[in-house]
Amino acid sequence: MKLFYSPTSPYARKCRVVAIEKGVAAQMEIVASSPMASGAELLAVNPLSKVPALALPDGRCIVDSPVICQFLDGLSDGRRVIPADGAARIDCLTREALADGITDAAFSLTMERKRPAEQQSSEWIGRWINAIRRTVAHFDAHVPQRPSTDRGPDLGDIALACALGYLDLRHGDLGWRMSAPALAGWFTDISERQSLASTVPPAA
Ligand SMILES: N[C@@H](CCC(=O)N[C@@H](CS)C(=O)NCC(=O)O)C(=O)O
Repeated sequence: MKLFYSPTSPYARKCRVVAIEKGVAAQMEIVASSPMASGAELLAVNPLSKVPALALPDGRCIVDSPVICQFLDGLSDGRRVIPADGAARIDCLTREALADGITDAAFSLTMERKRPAEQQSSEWIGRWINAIRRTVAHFDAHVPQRPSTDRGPDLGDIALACALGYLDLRHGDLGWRMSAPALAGWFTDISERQSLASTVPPAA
């Protein structure tokens, strides 16, 4: 299978981290692709021209990082990154959705800040920054359990680590750690995990 990704995409990083945690990374060729270039190879896999997108050997294509992560989670036996059922599953997927929401707002902010200054919307920029700040504060008040040798990270943890890593990459000026010391400690710890350490995005 082939994962179309960009090295700075936090959504693609989530999928790569899940593949490593599940022990299936060796089965997955990673193909660097710029979504903004809308090349034919990416469009054949994802008409939205977004990464990540996963092409399977049987011709099926899977898009959207939550769906790709669900697929990868089912590929190998052993520890699940998404609990099978019950309240733990909903809790994990809710944390993933909130973390992805940070990423969505941060990515929109990145794109908006690339536009000519006179075309940027201060209203939208403010809305995205507020969404990021509120959600970071939420996680600081509800710091996830630290992964341990007994308990590896679940998809909610992985999505959150990728979202915070993306804030560091693109929006260091927001200084999220200053208002979220407990979350910052959690992030330092989880970042040492090999799956996350080996997928750190290259400096912008
Ligand atoms: N909901 C999607 C979002 C993917 C996404 O927006 N990826 C960005 C790169 S970080 C992209 O390809 N953007 C191109 C575009 O918006 O046209 C996911 O979780 O995979």
